[in-house]
Amino acid sequence: MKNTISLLGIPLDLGAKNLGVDMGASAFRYQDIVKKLMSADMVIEDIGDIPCKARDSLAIGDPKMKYLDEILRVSEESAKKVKQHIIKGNKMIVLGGDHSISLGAISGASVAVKGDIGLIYFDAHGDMNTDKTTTTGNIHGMHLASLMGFGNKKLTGIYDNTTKIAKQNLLHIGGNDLDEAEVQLIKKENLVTYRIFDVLSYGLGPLFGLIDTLQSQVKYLWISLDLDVIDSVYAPGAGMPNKAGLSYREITTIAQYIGEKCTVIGVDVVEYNPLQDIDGQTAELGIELLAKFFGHNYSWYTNYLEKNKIK
Ligand SMILES: [Mn+2]
Repeated sequence: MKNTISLLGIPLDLGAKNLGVDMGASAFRYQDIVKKLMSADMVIEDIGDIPCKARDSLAIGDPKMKYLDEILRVSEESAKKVKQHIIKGNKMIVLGGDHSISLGAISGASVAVKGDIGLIYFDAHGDMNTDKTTTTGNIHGMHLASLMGFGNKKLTGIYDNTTKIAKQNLLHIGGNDLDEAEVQLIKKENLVTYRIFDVLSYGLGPLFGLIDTLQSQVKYLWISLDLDVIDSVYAPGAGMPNKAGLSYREITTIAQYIGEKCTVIGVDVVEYNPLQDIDGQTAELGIELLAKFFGHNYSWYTNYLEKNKIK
């Protein structure tokens, strides 16, 4: 029997400075994400959004963790919702919002499966600063450190006081703009990364080995996709468009591999800015990747076949 996948929107943009990503979830819906994924033989139930307050109604607060209170509130609510749906036996699609929405979503998933979970994290950036090392105070650059228990207790203690992702259960893919403090943390804690440099030097083969190893360590995997990991030629609608990102060929191949080999319990797609997208192509690619991460297939080619079926 196929799992139902609950689709949750978290239109939060307070973790970043990139205005526009708060519209990500509604823009995906506008581009028929549910219908398109259903056409790929997936069972999707849209469970709506976590309500988020608007930026201009809030005070910045601590400059090292801007808009912390509202981000914590949204994270707690998101965690509760995700946990509830996973315990029910569903899988999750979570649409951002900026990347800080992963904090609550992944925390909920981790608590639901008692920490038996690994994280494949696609991002051009490390998102591994803390309130001590940040130069911007934007929480979307810190939550990955928080999920592994590094940094301020208010962020690491989301939902409960467990470490949500054990540091050996992280695989970070596609980094090319890592801050010095993040490079230090990666070295000190032996975190597993496969950067653009590695993709160009060694190809995808060794990465598939790392994915297999991670899956052998845990029962479930969560996939976190920051669209800025993809080259801006293919994903112009990313919050921070990337000129040196993964190609369409690379990201779709990796997603297909994960869908075929891994037990994926949830995927978040974040930092979608529809204002910067061109003809909806970034959203369309996001939908294609979502299908692939769950072992299904949706692409221009499946659309072509559907349209040209003999009547
Ligand atoms: Mn990110």
